[in-house]
Amino acid sequence: MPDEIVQGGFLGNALDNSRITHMSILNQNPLPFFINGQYVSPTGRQTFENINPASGTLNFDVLEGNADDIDHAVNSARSALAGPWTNIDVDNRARLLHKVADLIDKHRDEFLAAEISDTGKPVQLAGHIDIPRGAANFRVFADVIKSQSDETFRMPTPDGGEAINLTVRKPKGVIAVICPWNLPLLLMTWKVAPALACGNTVVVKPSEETPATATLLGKIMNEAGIPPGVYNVVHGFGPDSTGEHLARHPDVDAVTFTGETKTGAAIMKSVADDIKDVSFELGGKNPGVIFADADFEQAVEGTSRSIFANCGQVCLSTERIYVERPIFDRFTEALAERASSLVRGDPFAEKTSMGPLISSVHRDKVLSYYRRATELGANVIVGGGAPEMPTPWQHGYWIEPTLWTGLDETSQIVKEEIFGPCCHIRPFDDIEEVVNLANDTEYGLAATLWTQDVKKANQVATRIDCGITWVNCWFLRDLRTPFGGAKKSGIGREGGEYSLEFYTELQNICLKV
Ligand code: NAD
Ligand code: 6OD
Repeated sequence: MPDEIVQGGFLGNALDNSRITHMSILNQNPLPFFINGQYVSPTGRQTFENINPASGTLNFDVLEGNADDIDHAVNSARSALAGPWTNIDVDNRARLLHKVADLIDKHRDEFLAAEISDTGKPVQLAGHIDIPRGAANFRVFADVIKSQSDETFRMPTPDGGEAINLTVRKPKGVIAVICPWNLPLLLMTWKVAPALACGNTVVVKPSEETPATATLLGKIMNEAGIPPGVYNVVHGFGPDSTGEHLARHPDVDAVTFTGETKTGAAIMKSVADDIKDVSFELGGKNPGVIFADADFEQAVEGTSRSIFANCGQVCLSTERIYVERPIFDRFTEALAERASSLVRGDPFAEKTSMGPLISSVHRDKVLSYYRRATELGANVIVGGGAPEMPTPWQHGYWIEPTLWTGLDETSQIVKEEIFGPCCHIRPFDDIEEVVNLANDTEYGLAATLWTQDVKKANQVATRIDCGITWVNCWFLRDLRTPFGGAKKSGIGREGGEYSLEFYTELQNICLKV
């Protein structure tokens, strides 16, 4: 597997976009569910609109699943657990997952078209991260599962004999996979791939904003030979809708969720009565720390990506920057130049480096933070509003990349996750001060440090309370490493062998021999 895919970095090579077309299932209106190996469109359901965020135009309508649809999907997933899926040996299960990965690659252009029309993200991003990572997730977990072995412990018995304790991993059962909209295929497959590798079956509830790639994946699962019922998709919203029905369904064994912290709290309440296991990847308010000895250009470039990539809609985005005082002015100015050079426009154009926000609701939310920053007396270094866009993008959900200085650390802007292309910048004077500033948050997902002093990097990195700290890089990660958040940024770790803790149930069989 190429390194750049395993590590998931934002790299850049030219793409051939000339062959990007829609897969036929996306022409079916309203967009159907995928249950028990078939696309299904039950009658009498509500529908909702799927809007292209770059143009503000309608892509298609989508069926909203009700409690019966969730019941249908969960029952199919349960039945599949009793079928051929359970008896497939691990080598063959891994082979099927590799086939899924190969088919995603083969249908890359359709996945790209679907992801881009759902999200408006630039092809440079979707083509190098979202779609290849979707395939890589299946390869990585296929290989992880093949390398597992069962543990044994021999022990004497009171009668002078011997017993063998055999620790076996069993699939947990039916897993509910509830997903966000920011990296739709990438984050869904990050959960579906390990769940299937461990022998579970899944019911996926994609975000209501981005239902397309999860739907396309149904066709790929069939083509790869994954048995019916192993992978199911039902569309809809969260509270009092599809998502809540799924989390509450009594025959779901565990819920893996990525999204907002407050949604995680709601899901926890939904599963409490049935004591279902949860794995949560939640929000963040990630600090970036730039020391005066950093490679200046590298730090500006990397920090800029960490703020503006995917229009700031990455849970790992930097929303607070602390710059060592001697380089504060120069760094702020250079970052503002980067922000001003971002290119908005046709998401399929190679030169486009910044897409829109996901929806008008989300743009209103981000703009309300922009207004609040001004009310609080922030110095707006760059941006601060919504740009005028030319036809055909004038009704899309575009926004200006924005940088502020001068706000108090206790202000809403510095404390709350905004999830837009914006960041507050503040000077610092010493390590003690910056470690305290970085940790002064209810979140603990990620941090980024820029320095050429390895000793200092190590000292500071270990003192920041978060799931991942990058030094002189950002969004670079081997998929076998643990991923997750401290504090209110999550529960549990997923990635490589760490995913097995959630997607399997351990059993000890004590054999007296
Ligand atoms: P969200 O929490 O609004 O929605 C995520 C999913 O949960 C959607 O499918 C939604 O329909 C569903 N949902 C909402 N309420 C529900 C309920 N009560 N019961 C069941 N399902 C429910 O999040 P979002 O707006 O889609 O994504 C943005 C958020 O996700 C940000 O906070 C971001 O930080 C976070 N995020 C975290 C990570 C991570 O790895 N830590 C990754 C990506 C996004
Ligand atoms: O790299 C990953 O596996 C991962 N879960 C990334 C999350 C990105 C959040 O938006």
